[in-house]
Amino acid sequence: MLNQLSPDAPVQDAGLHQAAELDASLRAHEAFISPKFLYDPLGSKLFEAICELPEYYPTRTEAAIFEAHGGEIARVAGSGATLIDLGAGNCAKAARLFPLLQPAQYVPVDISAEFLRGAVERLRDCHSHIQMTPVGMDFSRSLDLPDSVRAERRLFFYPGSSIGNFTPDEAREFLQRVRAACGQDGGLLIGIDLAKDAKVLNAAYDDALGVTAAFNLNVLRHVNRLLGADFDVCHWRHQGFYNEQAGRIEMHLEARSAQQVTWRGGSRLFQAGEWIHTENSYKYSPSEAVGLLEQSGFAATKVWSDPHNWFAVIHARA
Ligand code: AVJ
Repeated sequence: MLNQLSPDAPVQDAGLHQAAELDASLRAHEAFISPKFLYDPLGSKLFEAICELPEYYPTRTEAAIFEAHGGEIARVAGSGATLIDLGAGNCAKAARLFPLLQPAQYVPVDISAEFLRGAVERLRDCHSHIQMTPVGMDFSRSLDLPDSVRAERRLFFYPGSSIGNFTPDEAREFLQRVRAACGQDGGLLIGIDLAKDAKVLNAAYDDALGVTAAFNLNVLRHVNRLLGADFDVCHWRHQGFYNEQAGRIEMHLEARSAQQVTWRGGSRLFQAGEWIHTENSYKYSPSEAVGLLEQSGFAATKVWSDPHNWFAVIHARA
């Protein structure tokens, strides 16, 4: 459900779905909270801080790939596009590519609508020639964009390995929808994190300062607001580690003690040591990443990587 606020404001998703979704996931045999709920205004700021951590290599490594290969990436992706930025956050990654990609229209999409609004306001001043169309919505549910988003030359931008939050099956399903939304002459520019040494991965998702722990725990405060729940953050502990078997980082919240948690329409007793699963972050080999795109119907792909092969930027033509 889209609800246009005003021409300047992001389009806002209705909150009812979210409450129902959270209620169901907290009742599940193995309780979970979708990682999209990590991104309230504070969560988005904590994620920005994560990107600055020495242990968190993805942001830096992806930026270095764009730095080293930006010219070629822009030639392959083409200029003058309708740039649709999925999970835009502070819009910084796309904004750095504006000089190279020269989009005609910029469409940042993010579930954290409030945070997005502020980011776009700052961006408008320095890029008055680019039409800015911020959209606040949960793009994992639907890619139905407002009519004000041009259909021609759509270039979807999905950086940072956010695709890793989906299971491979979900990722294919999602990428199929992106491809369908591309239109004829469109494409996708995506960043995908690559499988690597477990030590590097574990440090990146359980950093020394505890910023990732704060990011993970903050989801409980967000759920408290969305669902009228009474989670006590002090009673939970961050778990973040690489599950080599499954090829993914997992984040969980572990109950430090037995506790009853109550929310609008529900309640649950969590045992001491019980986990709430909050995130998966899948890691792929370059060929698996290309396979994912091809299985989703994308045509020609081109891959750029860093000298360590830690991260891949891929352009895929629709
Ligand atoms: C935004 C999903 C790409 O998986 O690396 C960072 C989120 N979680 N630290 C990732 C995240 C913990 C991030 N993505």
